[in-house]
Amino acid sequence: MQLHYFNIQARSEAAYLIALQGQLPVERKGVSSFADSDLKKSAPFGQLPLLETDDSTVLAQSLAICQFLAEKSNLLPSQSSANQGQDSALLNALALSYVLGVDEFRSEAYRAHRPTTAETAEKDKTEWKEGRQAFFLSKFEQVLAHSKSGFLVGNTLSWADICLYDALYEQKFLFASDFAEKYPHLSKLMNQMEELPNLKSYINDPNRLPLYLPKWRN
Ligand SMILES: N[C@@H](CCC(=O)N[C@@H](CS)C(=O)NCC(=O)O)C(=O)O
Repeated sequence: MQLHYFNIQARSEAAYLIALQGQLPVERKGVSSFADSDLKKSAPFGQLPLLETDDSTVLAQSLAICQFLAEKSNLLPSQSSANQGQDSALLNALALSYVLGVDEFRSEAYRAHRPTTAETAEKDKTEWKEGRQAFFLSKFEQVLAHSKSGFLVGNTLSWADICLYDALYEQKFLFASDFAEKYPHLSKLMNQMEELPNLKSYINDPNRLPLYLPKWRN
């Protein structure tokens, strides 16, 4: 399978992490000129990421790609033997609700960052950190604080945790130094993800694709 996206992490990274965790053969295809390309014309919504499956189906929408790869990787909560006896439709819907929440978090961050200029960068960063970033972090912290397993849904790791981890990783450069103290459950989740044998070496790879949100980092 081939995952087409720009040469950054952003909206294709969670899909790639899910594929790595599931040891699926997904090859990344970096796109440098998309605007007038055949790929754009063939894209169901004219956007990236796209996953080209082995039967040449072109799957659009990052979350649909994540869900597809998660199912292939046994990372839907209903697929875990540790969750047997629970309502599988509800488990999967809960996971989807957190994945959609993560997507809102990401989309709001991108919208807030896009009009930033060198002059407004510091102010924009502070507003985001103290406003919506703090809102989303405390909501996810609360969910994990109430979870017996330390994962978002059920008793084991699911694609929802990987999507949350990816968004946190993307936002990490904006965290204050007291992040671990303020958000102990989020912090624990991040540490656990970074120790997963299938992800560890990739996450620490210095040649990993760059993050988005460049203006906020300058
Ligand atoms: N809801 C879509 C959003 C996709 C999207 O916004 N793609 C952007 C990059 S992150 C894109 O393709 N931009 C180039 C264009 O629209 O031509 C998803 O989650 O996949």
